[in-house]
Amino acid sequence: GPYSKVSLMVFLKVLTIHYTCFDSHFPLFKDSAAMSYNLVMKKMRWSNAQAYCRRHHKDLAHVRNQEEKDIIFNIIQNSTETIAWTGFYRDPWAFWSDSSTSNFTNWSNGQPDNFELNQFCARFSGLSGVWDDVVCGTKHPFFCYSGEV
Ligand SMILES: [Ca+2]
Repeated sequence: GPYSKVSLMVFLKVLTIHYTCFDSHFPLFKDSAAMSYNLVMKKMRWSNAQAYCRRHHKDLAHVRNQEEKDIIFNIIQNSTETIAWTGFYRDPWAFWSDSSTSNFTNWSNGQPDNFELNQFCARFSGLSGVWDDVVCGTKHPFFCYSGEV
């Protein structure tokens, strides 16, 4: 299915950049303590995506620096998706879903604008590689991470 196809691409990407895949699809690497990103190709609202990641992986993905951004950008560009949730949300754009923080910002021009005062979650564009704040109830595929932070 599409999920295993993406997993293979993720696997190749993470090998290239010396991240070791950490996923049940690749049990050979299960003992390697490293972080991996997984693009889950199910469309969910942000809170449901968060619950899914916490149940099946570790949490929604944090993107705390350029290197991590490049990783998820590569993954989504090699997928059939163009938009995905990450773990970023307004509180006030300081924390990721797993409570980690960073000074890294990656907003699209003019964002976050909290249009109509109801945009509390950030989605990642696989076309432009930047974030936009949108309504959390919008359904998108999403990035989870697994392994060590
Ligand atoms: Ca917006």
